[in-house]
Amino acid sequence: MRAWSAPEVPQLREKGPAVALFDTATQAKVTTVPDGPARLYVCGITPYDATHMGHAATYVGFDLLNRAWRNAGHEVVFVENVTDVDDPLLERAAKVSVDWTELAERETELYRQDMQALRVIPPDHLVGAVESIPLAVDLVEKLEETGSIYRVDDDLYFSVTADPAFGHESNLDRETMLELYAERGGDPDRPGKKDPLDCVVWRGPREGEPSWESPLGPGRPGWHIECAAIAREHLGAAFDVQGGGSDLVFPHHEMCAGHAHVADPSAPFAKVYSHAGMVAYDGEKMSKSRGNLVFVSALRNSDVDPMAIRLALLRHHYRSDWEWLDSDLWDAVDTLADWRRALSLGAGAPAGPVVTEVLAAMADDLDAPRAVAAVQGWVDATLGTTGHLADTSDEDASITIHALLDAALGLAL
Ligand code: 5CA
Ligand code: ZN
Repeated sequence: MRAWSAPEVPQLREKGPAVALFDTATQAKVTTVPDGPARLYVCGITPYDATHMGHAATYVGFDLLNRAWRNAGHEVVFVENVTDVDDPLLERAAKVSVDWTELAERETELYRQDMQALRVIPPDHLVGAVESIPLAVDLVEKLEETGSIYRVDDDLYFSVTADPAFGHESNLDRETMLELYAERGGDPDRPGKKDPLDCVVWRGPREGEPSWESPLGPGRPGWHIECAAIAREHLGAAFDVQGGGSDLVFPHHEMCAGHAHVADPSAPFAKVYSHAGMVAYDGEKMSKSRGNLVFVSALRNSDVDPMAIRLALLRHHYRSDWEWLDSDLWDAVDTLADWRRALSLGAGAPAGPVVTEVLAAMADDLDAPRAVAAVQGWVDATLGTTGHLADTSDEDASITIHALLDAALGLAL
């Protein structure tokens, strides 16, 4: 499907360092070493409601990775899915009596506008689940050949024991896996399954649900096979980073890795599994099912500067869990006013060390709060707010910092 328009990203003269990222599987910071273009897959939205701050934080987080790679001199191939057919979407559509395809199209369009406003670099391929059903079918057929698929009534299941590496991505004990599986869309108690953790890869037709004809029989793909199939098709095996929020560590990313690994045991699904923290609101994880949401589009509609939304997000490290406070947004608005004032002077404090520090911070596991602090230091020195006289010894400082803010942080001021 169509993505959104790409922002123009300035190219910096200084090259950033190689990018290190925390890997959930090994629980360590690892330096990414792309072999050719850097290949990134990020799990996209299920379009049954508008983009909330939690989604925005996750997508801005991986946009920082995209930018850090580009600044380090890599070409980037970025793929993202849209889960435009799945249980939560169908349930919501039925509840509000809207055709599910209409709901999905409407919310996907809103998402595109939100991402564009936030200056998130669009994926090279934004791929819907519906349009990739043939890919999912191919992958299930490939898995069938390995003997890892079995039938329960009209549904096809993947046997997690077929993957000797199962569990390596999340590092969870079985009890925790079972708990999370029940919470996050799994069906551990379904009779007829060989292992409670086995997941559905092809769901037979149900009354009132859409289904597609296929060599597997009529039905629709399971959630995990969707991302495994799309990533394999567009990025190949052992791509650089599989990303998403930490609510996807298990079962979603473990199952995707399992499907891919059984289909091709010679390579891992991804080299690094990277997860963004959860954003809460009113004391609980912000989620469509709980309804405690702050929408990007609602803020945009009340004329909030999208760059202030982006700065409010950047003040939290992508991996931390944090709570959205409305006051953070107004602080960000005030901060941007200071930054714009400093940038309007033309000359300013020396920009060179700020460029080096921001690029280093972003290459070190996307440390945006550290980068924001470096910029704030430059603004303070330029405006003379530290009690010292303003330092305006660098004639081109404003041009350099402008480009840096956009290239590294996606802030176009
Ligand atoms: N379509 C699937 C992924 S294939 C899905 O999880 N969709 S979603 O709409 O529920 O979430 C979209 C992305 O936002 C996922 O990467 C998810 O991990 C992330 N996300 C969801 N809620 C939050 C939150 N409260 N804070 C941070 N990230 C979140
Ligand atoms: Zn996914």
